[in-house]
Amino acid sequence: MADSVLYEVDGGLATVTFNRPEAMNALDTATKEALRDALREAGGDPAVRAVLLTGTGRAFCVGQDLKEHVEVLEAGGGMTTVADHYNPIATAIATMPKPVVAGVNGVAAGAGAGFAFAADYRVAADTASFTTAFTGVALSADSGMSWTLQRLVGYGRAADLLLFPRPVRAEEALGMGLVHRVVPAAELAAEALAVARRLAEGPTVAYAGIKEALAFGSGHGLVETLAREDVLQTRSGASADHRTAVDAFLRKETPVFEGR
Ligand code: T3D
Repeated sequence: MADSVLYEVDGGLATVTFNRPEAMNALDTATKEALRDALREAGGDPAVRAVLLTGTGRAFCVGQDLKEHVEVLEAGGGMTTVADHYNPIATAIATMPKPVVAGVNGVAAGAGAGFAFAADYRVAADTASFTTAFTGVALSADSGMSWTLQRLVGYGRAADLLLFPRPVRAEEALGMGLVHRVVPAAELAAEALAVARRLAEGPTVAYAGIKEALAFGSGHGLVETLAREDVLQTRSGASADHRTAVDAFLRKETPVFEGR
């Protein structure tokens, strides 16, 4: 894995860190490949029960590395990176059967913002900001943003933010539901870690069911969604953690979940 993405697993939590601070964590090919591989690894590893995605330096991730992109265009290369990288990365974040927390330490632009929006939970530093950026470089949308953004803030706001990209600062992002929590920048790392660790110690099967049910319900009607809830709730109800939780409740104790 390239040094531009760090991958660490500790106690059920995988931390994936953008690590090109000198380039504001812009996504060159090596970084995109490493990110895609790290997320796939985390998604498929049964020992990993939650994922924290964050960045080093003053940016979370400013999206496509436009310096490298120009080289590709000048070499006459076609645009295959959406299929090769952006789609698999967004898919891995949005569909892995475990919660993904974005610890947004600074500016998130273009696909960098898209990956944060694809996560299940966003904790942002008070100095962070988000910009869709795409139309600024005459692109439409990728990284799932046309799907995620309207679900987070509604169609009207999503259209506004995509047509007229601008920095949405953390407090405004909180107000419009783009992020779940805003914390002082100095506390971002600890707060995002605490949220992610809490999820890594939680009922993983139930979390997977919540994630799947939300995604399913946003694209289906009530009847189909109720049927899907039935399947997923039956699966959660058969988990060892469900039995543990009920027993602990009746004993007035705190359950210790094993993620199965
Ligand atoms: O085929 C495909 O590529 C399709 C896929 C596209 C996916 C995408 O993500 S497209 C969107 C790409 N991202 C952008 O368009 C964002 C461009 N950057 C900005 O709008 C601003 O830099 C920011 C809002 C992110 C931050 O602004 P600010 O004022 O804090 O910093 P700055 O001064 O603009 O930038 C600092 C440096 O970072 C600067 O370099 P320099 O002058 O110090 O050498 C700037 O050029 C560089 N930088 C920022 N973003 C990128 C970048 N370098 C390469 N790629 C970037 N995306």
